[in-house]
Amino acid sequence: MNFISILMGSKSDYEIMKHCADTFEKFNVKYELVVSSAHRSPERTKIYIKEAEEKGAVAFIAAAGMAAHLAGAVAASTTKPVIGVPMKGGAMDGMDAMLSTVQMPAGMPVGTVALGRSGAVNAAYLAMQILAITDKELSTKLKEDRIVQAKKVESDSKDVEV
Ligand code: RP5
Repeated sequence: MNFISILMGSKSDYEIMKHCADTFEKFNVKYELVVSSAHRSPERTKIYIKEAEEKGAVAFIAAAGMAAHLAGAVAASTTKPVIGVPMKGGAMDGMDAMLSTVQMPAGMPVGTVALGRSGAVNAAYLAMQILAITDKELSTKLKEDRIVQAKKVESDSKDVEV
């Protein structure tokens, strides 16, 4: 069973990451969401990644704030694509987490998305685009979604045009 695995460093990350889960729900894409920390539960994280891969995880999404090592720790344990979502809340209001998530050494990529709701949603979209390489139905849904987005821009414009 192909699915996308979402890890969060803390339950406190859920407020933002629910937007990621909601996006998968909207497209009827299978996902799993767990709390597991690079620092507070390193063994759990490692074991979970192995089990998730065995169950059919195609890609991992890892959300963390502050030192934000989770995405890097996940990348260290898998060769599946890893998408990092930096969380706000640290001393630099997320800029710290963003730099920590994005600055991976060569050969250990973490595809890093933006802070906040947009990043959480885009993590789901990016993961779905990976799934859509081999899933024609999902690929069609993503193309239809682009049309919906373009139409919304037009109708939004009509609301304010003078
Ligand atoms: C990170 O530390 C978590 O991902 C979270 O963003 C941040 C704070 O965690 P809590 O203290 O709220 O559990 O590891």
